[in-house]
Amino acid sequence: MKSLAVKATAVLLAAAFGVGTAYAAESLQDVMKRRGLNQQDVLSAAKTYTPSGKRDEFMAFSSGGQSGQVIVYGIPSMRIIKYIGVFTPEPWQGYGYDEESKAVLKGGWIDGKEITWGDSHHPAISETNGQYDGQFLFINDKANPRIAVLDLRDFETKQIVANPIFKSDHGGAFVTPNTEYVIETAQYAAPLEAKKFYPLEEFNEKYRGGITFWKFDRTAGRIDVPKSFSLELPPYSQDLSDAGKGPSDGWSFTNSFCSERYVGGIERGRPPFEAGCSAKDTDYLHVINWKKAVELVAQGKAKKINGHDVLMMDTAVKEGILFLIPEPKSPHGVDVTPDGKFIIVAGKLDTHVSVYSFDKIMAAIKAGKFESKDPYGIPVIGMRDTLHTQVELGLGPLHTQFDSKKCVAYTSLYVDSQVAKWNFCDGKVLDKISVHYNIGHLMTMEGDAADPKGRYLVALNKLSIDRFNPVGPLHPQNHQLIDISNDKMQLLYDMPLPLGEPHYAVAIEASKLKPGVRYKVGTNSRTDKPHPGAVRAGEEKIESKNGKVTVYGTLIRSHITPEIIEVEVGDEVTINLTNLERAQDETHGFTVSTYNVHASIEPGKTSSVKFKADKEGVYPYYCTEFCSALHLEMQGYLLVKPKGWKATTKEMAKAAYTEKDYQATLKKIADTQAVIDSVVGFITSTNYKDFPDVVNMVEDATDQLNKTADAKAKHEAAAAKKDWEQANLWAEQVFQYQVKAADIGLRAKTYLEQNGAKKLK
Ligand code: CUK
Ligand code: CUA
Repeated sequence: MKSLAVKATAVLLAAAFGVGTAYAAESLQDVMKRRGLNQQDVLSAAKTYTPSGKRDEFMAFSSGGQSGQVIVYGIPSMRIIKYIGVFTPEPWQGYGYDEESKAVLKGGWIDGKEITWGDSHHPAISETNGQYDGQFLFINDKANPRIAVLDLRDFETKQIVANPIFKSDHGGAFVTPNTEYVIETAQYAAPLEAKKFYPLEEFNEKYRGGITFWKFDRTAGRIDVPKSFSLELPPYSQDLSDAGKGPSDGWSFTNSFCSERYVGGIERGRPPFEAGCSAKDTDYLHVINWKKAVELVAQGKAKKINGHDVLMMDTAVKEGILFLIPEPKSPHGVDVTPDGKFIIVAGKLDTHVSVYSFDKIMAAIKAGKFESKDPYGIPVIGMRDTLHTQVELGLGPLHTQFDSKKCVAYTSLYVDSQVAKWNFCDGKVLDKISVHYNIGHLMTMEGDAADPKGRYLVALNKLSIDRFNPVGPLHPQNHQLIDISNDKMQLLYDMPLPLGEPHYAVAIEASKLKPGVRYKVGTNSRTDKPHPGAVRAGEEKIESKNGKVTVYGTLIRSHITPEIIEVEVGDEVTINLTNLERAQDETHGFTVSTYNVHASIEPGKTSSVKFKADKEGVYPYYCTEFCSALHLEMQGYLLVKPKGWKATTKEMAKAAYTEKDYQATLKKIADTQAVIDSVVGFITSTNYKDFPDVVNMVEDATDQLNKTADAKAKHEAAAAKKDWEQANLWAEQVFQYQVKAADIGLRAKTYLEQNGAKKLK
């Protein structure tokens, strides 16, 4: 202790007198000069820098693109906080390597085939009255039409549902204002019947698009597949969707491209897709009365396709729930304004955004005022009859988000590599800012909800070219943070995103998220139900019958129970493990050498791994998280014995401990106890009971200390018999419990010191 204090003093003195460390006395001006920063840079730094221990105001959930994952980061710090395995196995979280998560991934198998990747595009946060409620997150897989449900209590993927009639999907996930339904639209038209072939010559007759309304059961926290349904749509390459809100609640809107129904065929001497799909001046905005569609399905007006309810186009037309409106040239995206009064569509090959009025759309429908019918008999409402305004923004307008300020919107300009700020009420352009390069989506805080929060905008740029240190031909994406709280937008920060190509992201006020820190002991986190393989301390067991070995084990610093698992070659082995910790962040991992299994077992969780022990031999298993000082010792052996193997050696190898060793261990125990007593003295002299986290830590430390009694009785009994090996080892175990208690105690002490605990008198 003394030598440490002397060292610290020497360092402080050196710093004060500028000895040894050149930068010790650097001023802000010095740093600016050395790093080439101007005033604007320093202002940006002040707006984004988040000191140690401080948290972000907003949490962003970004699609992970081709990684099939979700990326969570904080705003304004742009610090990545978590990757969440969704459509793709994720080893850290054991996702795809333990039985519980394998069951979730299996929900996303298509035609009986395992699919281990996804092209995730659009996350959506669950809403109540059109406002983000922070409970659930949904995201789509464009390549293999699927939707995943994540619970934001533990940031885990709970369910993946495969679309029963589509071959791709793009317009998902979007939620209705009370998350009654999760919307998913097809992109590339194909026959709806499973495994059905029709030649491209029959494209117009047999290929179809569609929109699926997945019923969300909020209490269960899962999509209710039997109560979900779809609407058959023309083969127009439906793109994105959005649900109406406020006055337009009950309706949904989907844009499309390639309504030319062009089918390509360079190899047959025809012009390519890109030419044929952009020949017309307009495509179609689809307008759907989904609330009425729900009633029609309830009345039995849907047809079953692949066992799934589908409202056919002729029914939709007859019942008056489906309409089309021309929209300018190859649009990308459709966004309903926060007040629910307008629908904004941007044409990629047009310099304008078009603002449609929901009132005008309704008036035209009510008056039966249609300009034509499409080839499938769907009424087409005239564009001029429904437009509120069109605004010229620039080249390649794509996606739109909203500000907390009334009527203010932001639209990404892909070709111009800019963000345009404009007013959708009076049709005026307010400001523009350049980004690097080729922006796709953009995101403002809660910017697609009924009550956007403004403040920040993130540009999700496709290219990063010269922004970061080069890492070879494959570049990261670039998420650029822009301050939108003033009239002029200001670029603050570039964040490389090195995990696939994120398309869309959503950001929510951090205070709305209320994730838990532990599970109820014995929970299967993927079903939220008690795990049948869970046991409490002291109930651990191994069952073996008919070639099946089932382990019911537990994990707590720093041991795995059981420590030896014996099986015969060919046995099917299931290892259930419950993490008995109550302390926060005390995760244990579990793997068995060369059997390709892994689980991440957070406090309270029960996970299981399963494999066929098809190789004779000795396979260490261990905890994969550095959970405690004796983490490396958190280990065990799986012994895969040959069939009919008989033991010949009787005893385990012994170490030669002496009475002197035992006495030395007792001394170590006494010294450690003195440290613990001083920490306990500090904690109990404060108002620690006002800090729930500390109360938890104290309980945990007390638990550890309570275990010493049993080990103490054992070492004393062994010592009485002069069995110095057993005496010393059980005394060491007492020390281990002390170390764990002291570790937590010191953590609690630091917490109290840093969080302003008061001394009690
Ligand atoms: S999409 Cu990629 S930039 Cu899938 Cu929403 Cu527009
Ligand atoms: Cu538990 Cu390392």
